[in-house]
Amino acid sequence: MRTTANFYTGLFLLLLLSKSILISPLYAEDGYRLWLRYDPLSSEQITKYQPFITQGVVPGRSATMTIVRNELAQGLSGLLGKEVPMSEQVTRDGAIIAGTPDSAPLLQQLSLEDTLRQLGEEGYWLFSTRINNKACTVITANTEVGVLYGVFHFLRLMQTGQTLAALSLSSRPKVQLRILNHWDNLDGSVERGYAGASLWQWHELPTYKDPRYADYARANASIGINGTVLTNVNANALVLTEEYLRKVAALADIFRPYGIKVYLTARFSAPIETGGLATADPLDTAVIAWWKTKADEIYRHIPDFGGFLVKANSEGQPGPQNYNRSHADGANMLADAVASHGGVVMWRAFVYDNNVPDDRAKQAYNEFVPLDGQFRDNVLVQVKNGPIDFQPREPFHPLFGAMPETPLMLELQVTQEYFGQGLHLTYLAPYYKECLQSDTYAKGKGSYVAQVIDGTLHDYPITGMAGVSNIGANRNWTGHPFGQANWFTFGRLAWNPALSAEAIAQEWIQMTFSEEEQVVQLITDLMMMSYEAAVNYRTPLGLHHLMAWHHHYGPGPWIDEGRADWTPVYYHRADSGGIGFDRTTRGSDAVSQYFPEVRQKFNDITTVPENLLLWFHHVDWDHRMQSGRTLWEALCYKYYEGVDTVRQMKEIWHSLEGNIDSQRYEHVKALLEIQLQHAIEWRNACVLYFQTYSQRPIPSGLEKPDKTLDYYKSIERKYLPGS
Ligand code: BDP
Repeated sequence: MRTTANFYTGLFLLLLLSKSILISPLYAEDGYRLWLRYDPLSSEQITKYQPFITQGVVPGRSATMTIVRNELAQGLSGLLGKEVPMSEQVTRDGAIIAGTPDSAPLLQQLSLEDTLRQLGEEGYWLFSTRINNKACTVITANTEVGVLYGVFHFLRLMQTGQTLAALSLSSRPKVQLRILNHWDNLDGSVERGYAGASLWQWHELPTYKDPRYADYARANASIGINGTVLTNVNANALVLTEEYLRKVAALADIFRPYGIKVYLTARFSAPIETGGLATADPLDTAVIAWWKTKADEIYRHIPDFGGFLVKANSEGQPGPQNYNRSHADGANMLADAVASHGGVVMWRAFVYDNNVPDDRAKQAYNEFVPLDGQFRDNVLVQVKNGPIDFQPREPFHPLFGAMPETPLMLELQVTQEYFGQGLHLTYLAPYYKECLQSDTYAKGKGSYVAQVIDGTLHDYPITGMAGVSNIGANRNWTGHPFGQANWFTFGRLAWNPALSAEAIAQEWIQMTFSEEEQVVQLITDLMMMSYEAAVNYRTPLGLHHLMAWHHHYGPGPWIDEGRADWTPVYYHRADSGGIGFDRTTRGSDAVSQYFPEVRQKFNDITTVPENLLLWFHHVDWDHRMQSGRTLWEALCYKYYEGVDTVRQMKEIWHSLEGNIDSQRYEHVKALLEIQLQHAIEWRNACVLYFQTYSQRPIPSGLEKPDKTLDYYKSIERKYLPGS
């Protein structure tokens, strides 16, 4: 007996010990808490906020209101460094009341209707007022999820040191569907995922529900993301089987109170692979019936299922063209299956074929523009930012503005497939903004991509923005600690595409690292220079698709074997005369897919922006650039500038030592070292390779590559994640 008792006492102590290890500071800054850390603010800040926050009042017992109450309690208590009581009634000045007029009847004494009417399903309103003669702050909305968004906004105000006095602000999303696309496979791997395995533990679901699923939903809700496609666009039909639908339903149940709907990728050949049919022809009655029955089954499990995302007839995926049907035929058949349930179909325009002899950059436009107006009302066509494939710099996709009768949604890549994957610090907001701010001229000057996406340009009935997720099972979610900023940015921009890259960076830094002004400024500078640096050391002046085969991490401009449209030589076309892809009216004529003003600008070598020069023109090595340098010199200088900027980023980071917790400081420091080495590799490999064509010296004053081209060609990277 005694021994047993001792054994259990020992075990208990051990458990206590291991628990205290788990919550010890050693683990505190591992990045798990993302931008929702809620550590105590500075004492000045706390003193300022205290009169405005003396109690939280969050009536209502629904799942969402429980989340709202917990978030508010955790946030307020954390930021103020002492527990803020949560009560049912307003009893003192400084109450924070969160609720809809239904969930919090005490709000009914205020006249909220006029403002609420303008806020839609997801908007919210924060304002200072008096209730029961007490000074209060109200966080309200038409729906409980709107209130949750409002609470996150309120806490963000505190995290970023803004005033809580005389509050009066409202916000509603500009884009309806704000969706993460997970390229997660059912075997737990993630295509182009650099943050560990998939979050979804399919083998444990639906019985075991990892608490992390709720943390994932909470993080997404905090930045307004309201949908998630759980599975890879290179789809597996198995996820549509009963066994998996039960697992999907378990996830949907967890996400629902956070306002997040679940979507799945639909493999077009599923009726054959799992349904036992002989065809997947979208006009075949048995196929139509199969999808209808399948949709009904899905909605039995997941009553608010969002719908399907489809990659068809691209990169080996099956699709309607296997049966000589159009993309509209395929999309409409699926759209009909989910329509009565309120579902949508997001049909990807990322479609190209090496058997089509035309420039790859033109193929999506050629395929889809003739179909404008032929899609069902619940279909969106999902278009990548540029016409090739998330390359570090691309012109905006010519489809934007060219399909007034078809809701187009924007697909951005958050995972850094072409941006150093989990190893490089590259803040992508400037990249996203470049696309959103491009003027399509579809309806004359001022027809920006952002207006296509938010639906205002063409009066789209549905709008959406998708981000290919960079989230994995790594403790810090995104691998690189700064990958979190790109996830954050995607959500913030999908809510409001007008936010500036700089403002989003500042918010994220304050919430993630420090409120110190100096620190915020330095990290903002570092982040803001990182995108251009990434372009410069990889693909300056409009070059694209120079990456190594398969894993897409390092340089491989020399690759000329295999499927032509997957080789860098197809894109850079370097020869002894010059370099660049002639997409002018004399070349592939891709320029003519843009509206006249844009076409003219891109077509003319004197007006095309230099940062897209080699995207649209094949240019002589001695062509004079605006700087007076020759193209060859300018190209070299850009590559060198890229590396120099990474050196500068490193210096900035090093200057922050002592101002950032050591765990994240050291992690980022080490990753910046890797980034510098690989930026040098990109630069040297590309400059040496292009030099074999230009036959010109590297301008004097630039350090000479210390290795040969053969050395760079011999580098083989094995087992990189994500490929
Ligand atoms: C490319 C990726 C590939 C994806 C494809 C897509 O390399 O893994 O399947 O995009 O978007 O960038 O479908």
